[in-house]
Amino acid sequence: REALAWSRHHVDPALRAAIDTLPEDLRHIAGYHFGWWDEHGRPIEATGGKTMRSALVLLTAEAVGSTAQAAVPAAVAVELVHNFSLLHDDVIDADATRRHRPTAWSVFGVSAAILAGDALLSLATGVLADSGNPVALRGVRLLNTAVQGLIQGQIMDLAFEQRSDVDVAECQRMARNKTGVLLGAACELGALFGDAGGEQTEHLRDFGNELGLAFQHVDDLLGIWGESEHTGKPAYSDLRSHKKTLPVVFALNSDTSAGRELASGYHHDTPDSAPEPTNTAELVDR
Ligand code: GRG
Repeated sequence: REALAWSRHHVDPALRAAIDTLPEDLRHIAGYHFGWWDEHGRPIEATGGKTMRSALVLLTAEAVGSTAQAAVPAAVAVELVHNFSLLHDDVIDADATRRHRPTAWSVFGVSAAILAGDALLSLATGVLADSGNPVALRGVRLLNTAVQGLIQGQIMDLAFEQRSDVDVAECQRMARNKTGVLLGAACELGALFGDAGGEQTEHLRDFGNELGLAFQHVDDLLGIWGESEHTGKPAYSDLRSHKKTLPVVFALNSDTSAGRELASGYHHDTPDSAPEPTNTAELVDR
């Protein structure tokens, strides 16, 4: 928690300055999504994101002997990409709640939320390019590669919703792309902006990738057993939308009655016909 607060202290002013450059209507949506403003643009104290990825950038820069300040543009860029992906993810999944509040699309409309996400992505590369750091172009390239990974992970995630035969390796490949690559890119960018050597940078990227995989699996577990007041999502929303998260994939591959019962829920076409939450709770308890 202390590291996150320390990181926010460095990153928030630069993140807000970047958002301030957006046209008013997009700035409004972005500020709402970040938890800075209410739907009318009035300042509030809402629960924003954990800002874990930007903290990783700064911590990595310090770990390789540089300063947090040197890596702030990279931290802002990663946080922008992450929030871009969340804005789009909420539209794709038709999720009503994010960070304990109505999602941006449900307040401002689908088109506006998509465009706000697009604006964050273009800001991210702009912030890196304007950093004045000689490694900026390498930073843009590696962040773009991470975005490709995110897109790949997301398309796998969507395809898996239609299948009940996903195995653990496929599930992990999807999680590595959807979540691992951006944490890997955060560590790699911190090392790059911290002027680390090539080998050290690669090791830190690999560390970030593994951390991201672990983080996604914890998120998967909390998606079933976590309290919704802590996760900020409705209970069992992942199960209702047929997401093939790690515990679900284990159950489906377990050849137990619980696994078969879960798989049978996937023969229905619509998420609304997924198992009722009470049944699902019993199922996961088993
Ligand atoms: C084109 C880059 C791009 C995105 C579109 C929507 C999408 C493709 C990818 C989705 C990626 C995604 C939403 C992955 C989930 C990763 C995850 C566990 C997010 C939650 O991270 P936290 O808990 O979020 O760090 P906070 O709220 O703390 O910021």
